[in-house]
Amino acid sequence: MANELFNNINAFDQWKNDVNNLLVRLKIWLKRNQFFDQNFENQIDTFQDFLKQEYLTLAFVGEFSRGKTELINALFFSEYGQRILPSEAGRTTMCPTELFYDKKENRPYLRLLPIESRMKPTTLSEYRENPSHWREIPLLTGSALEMTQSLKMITETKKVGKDIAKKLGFDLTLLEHNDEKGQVEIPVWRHALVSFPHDLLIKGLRIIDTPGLNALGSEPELTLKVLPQVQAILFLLGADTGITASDMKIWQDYIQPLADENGLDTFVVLNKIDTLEDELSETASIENNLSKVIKNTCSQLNLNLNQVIPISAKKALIGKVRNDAQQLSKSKIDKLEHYLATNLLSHKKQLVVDSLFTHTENMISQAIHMATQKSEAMFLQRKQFEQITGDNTSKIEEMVEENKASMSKYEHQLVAIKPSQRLLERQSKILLDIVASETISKLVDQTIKQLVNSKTTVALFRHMNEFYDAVEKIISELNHEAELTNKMTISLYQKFNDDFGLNLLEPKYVPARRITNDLRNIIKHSKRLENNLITAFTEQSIAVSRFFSGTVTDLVSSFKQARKSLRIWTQNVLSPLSHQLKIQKSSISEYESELDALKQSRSFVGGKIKGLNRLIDDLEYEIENANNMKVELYRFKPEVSSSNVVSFTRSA
Ligand SMILES: Nc1nc2c(ncn2[C@@H]2O[C@H](COP(=O)(O)OP(=O)(O)OP(=O)(O)O)[C@@H](O)[C@H]2O)c(=O)[nH]1
Ligand SMILES: [Mg+2]
Repeated sequence: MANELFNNINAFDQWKNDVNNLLVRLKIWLKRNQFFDQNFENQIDTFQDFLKQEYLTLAFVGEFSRGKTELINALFFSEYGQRILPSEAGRTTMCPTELFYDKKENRPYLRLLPIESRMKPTTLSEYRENPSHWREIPLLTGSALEMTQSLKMITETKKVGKDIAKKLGFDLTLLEHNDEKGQVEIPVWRHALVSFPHDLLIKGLRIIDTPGLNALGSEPELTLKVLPQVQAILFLLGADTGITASDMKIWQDYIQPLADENGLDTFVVLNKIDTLEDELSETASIENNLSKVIKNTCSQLNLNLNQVIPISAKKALIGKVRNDAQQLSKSKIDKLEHYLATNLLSHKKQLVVDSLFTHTENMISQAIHMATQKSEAMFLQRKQFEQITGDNTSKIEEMVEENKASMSKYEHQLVAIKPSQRLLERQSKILLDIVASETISKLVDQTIKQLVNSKTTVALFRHMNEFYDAVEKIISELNHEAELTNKMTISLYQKFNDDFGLNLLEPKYVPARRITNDLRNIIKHSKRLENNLITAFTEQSIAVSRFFSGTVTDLVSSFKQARKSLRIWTQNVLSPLSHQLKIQKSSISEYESELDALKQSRSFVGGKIKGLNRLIDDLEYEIENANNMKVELYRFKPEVSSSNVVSFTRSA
């Protein structure tokens, strides 16, 4: 697969480049035609940033020792001829490990965040922004041995007293005990970042390896923030153990909800199928046995037979390292590799098609619309000029009068439309006030005070619920005002079209649904985690403060995002109006000075018609150019096949 996956990821990378080039061309087009303004600049910049930062992320989740790390080694690192990431019997990967390539720093490294960082309410994403809190180890990627040696640090543990372990958020029942001194074993590191110049990682693939050890329960940010944003989750089970109670808990508490609510692609991988083999058994009976185990797994997880993929990661790794076709075929890894290669990109389609494709298409349509209108104004002028034959002074006077009338009508209408425009501006301010940073920080401060003063768990829950209710009230208010604003916008556009005899494109609606979904998702995840957290963290105050700081950080950043998208919306909705007005005004004034010149010299008519012809031709060429960009954009539209697989290869 490495090849199939590489080809697909490469196609996605190429696709991002193509769309980026198109955006650059659109920018140049808009500048050349003097339509480029702050609104276009903001939109294009946002999309270009988005394209640059896009990662395709694959997360490996499951109970300890199910073979997550072995599978990563087999899928991506077999060319090193040995296990690059440490995988051993028992608990091995001790902290969530992200493998990617840091394009900004453009160098390999291993960064480790000490477990003690859990004592502070600072979130993982905040730590991520600040490398000084991490221990950095150089990665010598040229030598497999040295790299393996450095990456061994991911498995480091240490012994601490139970009270410290509790304070760090560990569930003592899940830790290995050293009863002599009453100590327990905990991971040395909280999170590992591995920047690694591997072909696939350079092209934008990111892999997240998680430890068993209730990592999801004790690191809420992973569940709340990191996992919902990945493209696919591989949930690993072991054919040797079957589905244990803790496998089931991970499935029900974390994986299934993510698949249901976030539409995440989930691959259920039944690993270690080689353990079902027995030297004395016939192949047919081994296959029979495997079918039974798969059926069993499916019925326990309520899945269809084709949703569970059986493999042997160990045989796949050995087969690849030794170039042993028989082992490789027994590993059945090819089916998983094919699934991954073709499905990894499918979840991207929503993001890409919705946010990027539609908006770019809108921008191009708006550009074509403006250029067409300018061209129509030129046609009209040319028609007028063509009616002037010989010494037709009265015709010119008539034209001057008509133009004066147009100007005064224009000015009159401009005044008439101002109140609705101001109303819309006021309305947009009301929307922004609803999601103001002061609103959320006041609510947070008040809730934190209440939580700190809570004497009982019941009181604690009550205050958290009051907080959620308050956020829900903000959402309702926003939706109510958004509905009003949409009505106003429609009537403003209608009035504008009627009064100015123009044909504005459909107005964009306030992005209230997206904001609502974002906020409700955070609350939903947060509520679901609440119960797990309170039981997992025996040290309640730390549990609450960390849990709350994660949710609060998400909400605060969601509010910020909401303000940004509301501001962009306001610009988007008002800028076509000011554009149209500007075009109309400048064509009336230009026409006025041309008529003046015409009065001075009749010979001007011929030259003017020629000039207009040239301008009309130029505009026609530019409109064709913009139409071509639209056609090209459609060629970049990812194709979604009936099996929900997206192909980013360009159609001819
Ligand atoms: N027989 C057999 N053993 C396997 C297979 N895959 C992994 N193992 C072994 O199972 C043990 C655990 O594998 P890991 O990859 O460390 O498991 P993990 O899920 O990453 O476990 P943690 O890091 O502790 O969460 C190792 O000894 C592997 O060699 C397999 O397909 N068959
Ligand atoms: Mg592991």
